[in-house]
Amino acid sequence: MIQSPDDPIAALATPAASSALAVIRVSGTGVLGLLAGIVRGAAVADMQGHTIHLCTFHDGPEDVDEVLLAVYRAPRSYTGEESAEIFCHGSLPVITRLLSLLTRAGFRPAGPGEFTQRAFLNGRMDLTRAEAVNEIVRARTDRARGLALQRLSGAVEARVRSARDALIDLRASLEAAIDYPEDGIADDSIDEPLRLALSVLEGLAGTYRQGRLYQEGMSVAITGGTNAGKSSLFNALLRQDRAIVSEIHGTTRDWLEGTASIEGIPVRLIDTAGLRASADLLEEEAMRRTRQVMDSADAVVYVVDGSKGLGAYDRTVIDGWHGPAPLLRAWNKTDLPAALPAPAGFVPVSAATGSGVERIEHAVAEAALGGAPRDAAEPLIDSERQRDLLLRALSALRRFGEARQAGVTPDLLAVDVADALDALGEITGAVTSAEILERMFSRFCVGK
Ligand SMILES: Nc1nc2c(ncn2[C@@H]2O[C@H](COP(=O)(O)OP(=O)(O)O)[C@@H](O)[C@H]2O)c(=O)[nH]1
Ligand SMILES: [Mg+2]
Repeated sequence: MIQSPDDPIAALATPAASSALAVIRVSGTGVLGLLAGIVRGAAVADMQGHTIHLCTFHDGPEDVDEVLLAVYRAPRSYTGEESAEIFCHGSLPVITRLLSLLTRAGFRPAGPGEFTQRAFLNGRMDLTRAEAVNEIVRARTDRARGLALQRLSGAVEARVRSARDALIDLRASLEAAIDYPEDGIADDSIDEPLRLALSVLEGLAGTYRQGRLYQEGMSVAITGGTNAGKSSLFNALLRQDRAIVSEIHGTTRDWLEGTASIEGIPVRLIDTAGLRASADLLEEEAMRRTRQVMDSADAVVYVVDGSKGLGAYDRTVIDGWHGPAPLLRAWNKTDLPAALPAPAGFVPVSAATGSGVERIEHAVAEAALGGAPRDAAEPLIDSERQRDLLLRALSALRRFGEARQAGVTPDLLAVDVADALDALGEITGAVTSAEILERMFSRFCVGK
């Protein structure tokens, strides 16, 4: 096991910007004694854990700020160490002055994720929970928040543990067969745990695509002929008037971006210039950019003016689409009396009235998820690290299955089971190395 460093560290846990309050976090052996030297009139070193105190930080004779100090005693703290949180006034001069005061008092500025890394090393949480801490901080939609919280509360770890327990049973059966070869292996004692482990691990590994999508999001380009209502649909999806809507053809010449949550997926929406055969050079350049945006988007919504119907140009673009991204077809302006019925494969919508906008959203979400959203009770994984280790465990178990069919001896079969167990141990951090931790926590914010 890697030993946790316990030197005093300090970091701002809130943004370095003006706000009502800011929080500075400190942790390490003896931190309360260090704070005692810079807090006026309160016996910080004697404070009980889980208490809050109004006190004043001072720099020599000068007061710096009046703060609330939350005190935690080891091991009942986030990091498992003696720690404190300083709730100060949220101005940059206060923050800067307090951080410099702490540095002079013997605190080292914490690196990214260092508090959470200590929490892991001190046994306060496993690695799936530690990763979830970063995921919940970075969540951009309510759905992403919910999924990260599920992981933070241990849903992934519980599944990995159940697979691990099954494999430990399996290993015990193999060991019995090694010790008492004359008894042979009871098939049940192998098949049942193997089936269980495979189903749990396959299920979890299969959630990565969706889990990643909710966390990382996607880009959606809105395209179509001029005046089809692209900018109107862009505004309707953003629920905000961002793009200029006009009946003059070719008003959107550059492209515009906005962010929206579409069924819980963080989406970067891109409004593009209309596509049409044109002699205008400026417009040609705009169209070239539109095609570029279409090619790099994760999904494309092609808008057709339903009161005009499908033009030859629309057909050329739609039929000629072979980008990797799905192309969804929107049949707009259904509110107009002149609107034609939407042809098969087109989603009817009125960007002007907002009617049918949820149908577009649903189509986008379904295309991105590659099917219906999963059962909300099941955890989704978002970590590539976890996914790779799940696949490693699965391939070890598949090797095991094949070797067993081939009549390989129990002592050799045990090697594959040990490989699978190792991979599962790495997921939770029961097996780990300094490099793995370094790589993982470097992606965290400072102060987390
Ligand atoms: N009646 C009706 N008019 C629409 C609708 N969507 C857009 N328009 C009108 O169509 C014109 C072009 O809209 P705009 O969003 O600028 O189209 P873009 O050129 O594709 O971006 C404007 O006059 C809009 O008010 C709709 O759903 N119904
Ligand atoms: Mg436009």
